[in-house]
Amino acid sequence: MASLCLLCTVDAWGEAAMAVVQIIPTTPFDGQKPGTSGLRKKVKVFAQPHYLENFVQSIFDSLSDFAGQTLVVGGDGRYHNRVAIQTILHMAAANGFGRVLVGQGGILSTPAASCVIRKHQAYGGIILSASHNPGGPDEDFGIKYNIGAGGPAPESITDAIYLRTQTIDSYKILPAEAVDLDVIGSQTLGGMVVEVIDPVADYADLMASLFDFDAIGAMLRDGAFRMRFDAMHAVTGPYATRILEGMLGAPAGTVINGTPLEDFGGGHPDPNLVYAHDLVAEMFGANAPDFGAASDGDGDRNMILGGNFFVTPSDSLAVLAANATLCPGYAAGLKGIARSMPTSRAADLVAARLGIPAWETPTGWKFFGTLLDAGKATLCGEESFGTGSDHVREKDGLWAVLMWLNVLACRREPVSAIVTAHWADYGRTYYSRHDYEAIDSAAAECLMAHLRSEGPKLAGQVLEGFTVAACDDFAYTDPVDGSVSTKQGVRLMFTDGSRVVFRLSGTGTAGATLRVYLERHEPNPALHQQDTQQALAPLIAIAQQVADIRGRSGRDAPTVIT
Ligand code: VG1
Ligand code: CO
Repeated sequence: MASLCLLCTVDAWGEAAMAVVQIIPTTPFDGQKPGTSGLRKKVKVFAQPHYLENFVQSIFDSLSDFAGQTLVVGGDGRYHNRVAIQTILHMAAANGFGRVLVGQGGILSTPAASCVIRKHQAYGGIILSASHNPGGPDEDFGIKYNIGAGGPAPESITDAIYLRTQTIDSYKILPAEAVDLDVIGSQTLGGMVVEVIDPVADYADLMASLFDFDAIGAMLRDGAFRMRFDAMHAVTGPYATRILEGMLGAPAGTVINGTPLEDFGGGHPDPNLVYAHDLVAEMFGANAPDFGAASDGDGDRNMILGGNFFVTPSDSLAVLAANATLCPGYAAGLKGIARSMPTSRAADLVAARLGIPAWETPTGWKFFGTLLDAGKATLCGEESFGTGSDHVREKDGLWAVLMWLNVLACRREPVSAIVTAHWADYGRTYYSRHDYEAIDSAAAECLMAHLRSEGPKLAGQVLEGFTVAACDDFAYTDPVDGSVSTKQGVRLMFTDGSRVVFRLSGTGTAGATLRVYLERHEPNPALHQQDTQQALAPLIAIAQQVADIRGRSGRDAPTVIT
């Protein structure tokens, strides 16, 4: 039986309104533990009675002093987005928030949500996304909480949320009519104001303040330069269309797959060479455009391509860092560069040249927040097609595309020429990630446990001609707040600087996903034109040998190679 609690409130028109908050009894669900980026489960799991409600109430119960404050809510538009947003709005009203800013149609890309939280000095935000995971009734859904600085909640908060999910016995909700998410403007929900906002406007203004839109626009309009942006039927469509084709005047059709669909057109909205097939076919075909880019389900990832040329995310971070001062927003220089541990060290070489710090954090954008807030880093990147800066507190796909366009508009050279010149200058870091998706969880844990115990014993051994310098399980102490995160991935490091890193994904929803990261630096420009997999072949063999991937996973080959 739900109990009732009468709440006397004053609505936006200054009139007293009686809202009846329901307190609904509930019992905990197992496994509501946020992973690398929030809680991700199948839609069918989220759609169970009380499942989302328990998690949302656990978020609110882990926060304090938010009465009357502003919350930002939006998502990547995937299946279940609108239903979940209605629930969250009705729970935010019942829990005492004063105002919610929600993107029209329930849409906010992850970086745009971060932008809106910061610009409107919101208390925090709830982002609904499972990012690059497929969407639809049988696919994935996700939710995460972002703090007032705009970034993903740190582990201290996500741990508290998880703890709360294990004891929760009731949640608060306001039974009221559904909010109209499609009409921009203010409505009231009990005593709370719901403002449906243009999801693109604040973000577009921020982009225009960082980059030379005159120079980029001139390049996009002059006909000699052609670009293609693949929004993969995901959230970036409206952003890319408004900014690239609207504000910058790129020809209509520059953005493909630009309408967000609840199931992403049945695709896998992950911008890599495997899943962004429409774009890849064009960029590696005859008469390829000069510049190609794609972003993921929630708009925080990016893939950068030139004509017949793929830029690895690790190289993209390094090249953008080396060229950052060409962009007005970064003309004063960078304070530091941060990368996740498995990301290649190409960016570290740029940081060393610039005389600025290079930071190495665990996987997941939440670890960059303190460095950005403290002014210790300006650019950040992850090997998983994530790049960003201190302009927001999330990685930002379209931002990376605009930064590349700004660099291209200044240098007027092909993407391939810019990257190969960068290699000639700094050496080339050959890099690849091999994913073994949806393998047996117990087998994956066993593989990692074996590496943790046996890996350190490999020090001094010579494998495939590479001498093992050390092997450890990466642990991180945040240099700003001192918080410690352990077990962030096993690093097998060689005396020549090569590395093989093993870790398990924290975003999957089925079984376990083993990620193997391979990296080797090649200083000699005469050896910079090798095939990546061939250049890394000895390290691939070492990974197989020390982890017995085939034996333990039962897989002959990776599911995805990026
Ligand atoms: C993956 C990536 C990680 C990224 C995370 C969230 O995590 O490896 O670099 O930060 O996804 O990105 P994992 O734990 O599966 O390796 V997104 O675009 O899914 O929000
Ligand atoms: Co994403």
